[in-house]
Amino acid sequence: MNLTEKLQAAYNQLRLAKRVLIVAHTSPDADALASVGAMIEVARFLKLNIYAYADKKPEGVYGFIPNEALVFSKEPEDLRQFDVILILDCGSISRTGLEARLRALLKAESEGRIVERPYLIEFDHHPLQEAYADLEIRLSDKASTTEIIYHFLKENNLEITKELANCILIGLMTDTGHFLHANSSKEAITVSSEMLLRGASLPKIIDHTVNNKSFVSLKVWGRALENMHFNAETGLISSGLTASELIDLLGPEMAVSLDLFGDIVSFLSTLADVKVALLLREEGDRIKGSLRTNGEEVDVAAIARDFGGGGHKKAAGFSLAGRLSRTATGWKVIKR
Ligand SMILES: [Mn+2]
Repeated sequence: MNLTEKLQAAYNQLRLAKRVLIVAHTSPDADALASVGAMIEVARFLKLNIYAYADKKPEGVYGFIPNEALVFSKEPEDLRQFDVILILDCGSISRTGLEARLRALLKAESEGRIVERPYLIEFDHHPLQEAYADLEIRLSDKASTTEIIYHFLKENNLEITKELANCILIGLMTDTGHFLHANSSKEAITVSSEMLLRGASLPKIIDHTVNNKSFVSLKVWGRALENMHFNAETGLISSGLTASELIDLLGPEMAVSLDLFGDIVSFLSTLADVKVALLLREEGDRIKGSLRTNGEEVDVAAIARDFGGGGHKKAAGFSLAGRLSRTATGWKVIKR
């Protein structure tokens, strides 16, 4: 199937479905939730019965995204009640929050224990890790998953309403760091300007994604900048934030606005002479690592994969069990 056929096949599957489960990745970002928001609009148009799920959805952060209130962190009941499961922006099956249940379903089918199961459709712009969906629409050259949804709407002659235009623009703006990151392609900007013509509100999105930095989040910025190390030989800039520093600054809830840590590491990668930026932070008994690059020399997704993570060539992440320790030249991850 070529791309047009795939996008049409996805539409036909949705059109024929009665009950649809829409899934975004765990701890969803703005692109993930805007993608779900857009597909909820489509589902409404098709009069589908839907449940939208994102594990660990942050509360009180993304309320400006259309249909955000319809996305629930509570796991859906029996997956077999759905005709279609539409998986958005997940990167891998492990980030669906439903990995064990999806794998159990696929296994039950392959062993002939069930004759019917939901049809799995995936829209994603992360590089391929493992193909598991029945229909995989994976376009890793797209800046956001909402950019894929734009093509889905176009190919199926669906009207791009103001709500849909806002969803598409939110995903494009946030996943490109407001058109500062290397993935800000000509196409991403062309689609964005079309969304403005269709009624998307740039000032409203900027207000919620840029002009909303809180006092505490700037304190975290300050600490991350203070903790920087730069290796002029390798061009690696790194910083680390321990759990106790974060709890001090953010309180035990660790409530942060939008993609705070992503914003910090992206900023570090833009500094002069930096080839790769790495931000490490403790979260519970794990270390979360975020990697960014702006050049073509380094594939940070490959580095992240070495640590069991993944992502894009220019933006990737991983998670390790352990704790952080300061050294004279940077940071060390110590196994617990
Ligand atoms: Mn995305």
